[in-house]
Amino acid sequence: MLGKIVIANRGEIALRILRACRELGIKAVAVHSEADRDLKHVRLSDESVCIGPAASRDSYLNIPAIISAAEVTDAVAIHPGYGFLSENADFAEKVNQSGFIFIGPRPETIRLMGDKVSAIETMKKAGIPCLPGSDGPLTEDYDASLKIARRVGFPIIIKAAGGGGGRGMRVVHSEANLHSAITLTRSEAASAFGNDSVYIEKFLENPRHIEFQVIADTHGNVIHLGERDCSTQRRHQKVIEEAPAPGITETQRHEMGERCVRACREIGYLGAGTFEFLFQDGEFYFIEMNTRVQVEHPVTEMVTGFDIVKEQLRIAAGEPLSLRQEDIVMRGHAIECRINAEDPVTFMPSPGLIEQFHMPGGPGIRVETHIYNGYRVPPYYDSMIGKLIAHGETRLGAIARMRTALHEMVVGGIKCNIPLLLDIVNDKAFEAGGQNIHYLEQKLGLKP
Ligand code: MV4
Repeated sequence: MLGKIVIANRGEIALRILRACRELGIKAVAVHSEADRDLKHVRLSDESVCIGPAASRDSYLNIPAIISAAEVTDAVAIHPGYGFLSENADFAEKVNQSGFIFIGPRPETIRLMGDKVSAIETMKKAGIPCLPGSDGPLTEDYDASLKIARRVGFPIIIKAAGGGGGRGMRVVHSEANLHSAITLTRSEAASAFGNDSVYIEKFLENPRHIEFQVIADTHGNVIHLGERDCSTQRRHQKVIEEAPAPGITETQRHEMGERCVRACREIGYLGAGTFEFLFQDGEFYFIEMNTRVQVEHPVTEMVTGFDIVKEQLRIAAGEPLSLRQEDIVMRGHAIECRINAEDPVTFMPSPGLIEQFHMPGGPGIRVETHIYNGYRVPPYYDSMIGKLIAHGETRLGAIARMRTALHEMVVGGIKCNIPLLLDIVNDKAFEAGGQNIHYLEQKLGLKP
């Protein structure tokens, strides 16, 4: 097993990784910013290194500082968590070149999937269903782009190859707006991503967001862990996720899961990964692949009993997958609520001192958080302060436990979104299940 690793992240995921290290007998180094000395995992880790000032750019995104921390502490590997440097191919490459193991896919895979045009092209070749589109980047030839748009049929969406997660896209409903939309998206992409490559896809009006979890070892073994439904979102921020996705049949799960596994084998995928699909009218369409552990990984863990983070560490140590596909059995239903330090009505961030904190509990309840009584939520980072996960034998059973847990949980001193989450889990439409990506924004009156 790995001797010692650096946890190159903060908050709940850093604590989650530390706990996995503890179970496997791996020593852990916490790297943190000047604003994060009081993080729970920093206090619990074997060693900690301050890597720079509060601003992420100077600390959690500071590649030389993180690699130096691995050097001075004699670590053998670096776990990037999610966000920050987790999908930065240059970082993964430098980690490897410095003699450390990057806990994730190979740098070439990260780069391939980071460019959405090459990701789609790769997946299409590997037998993953994709949307009708430009099959490559648009050229400077406007007439050629117009032809593509006509073939695909309006509405279409123009997306930046360097985008993803909702950044750099524009819907076009008619030919009249096509030229300006391409020009605008291109120039926005150039300044935001340093890459003006854009492509066209058929625009789906009412899809659900369903993603498949895969994991692959260094021996060529690949398995899938089923799917998650992440359609409950606002402005591309997921609010609630669940597994399995309501209404997806065992046959659909098996077919899409197997396709994802086969695609991973073909590209030599390594580690944990997620295939993101839009799902509409019974069909799946690949849009992006995430080459990291995801915020919502616990719902998959709860229904499969499979520890994704521990497995990431074992894979990095060169061990074969601990389970075969036929050993993966899904049981019950899991729902995750993201707890954010924000105003539940205006969504304005609400950092500050946690003056009161009571954890919910009971059967089927899991809390992933780094906050504690007396902890001060810094204003410099993402407002997510934790996740509440409820598992039940049925979806309604999981919802019932989630309602109870949200009622029980107390976060005082700052504003948080528990009232909003309660409102959602008490909503009839949410209870029915299978709502599309517009459900929450429509419920909040932000969309017609
Ligand atoms: C789309 C789409 C409709 N049609 N692509 C937004 C995030 C990025 N991952 C892709 N996104 C979308 N791509 C086509 N061809 C609608 C969205 C979309 C969305 C997707 C998943 C979850 C939430 C979303 C919210 C708005 C738009």
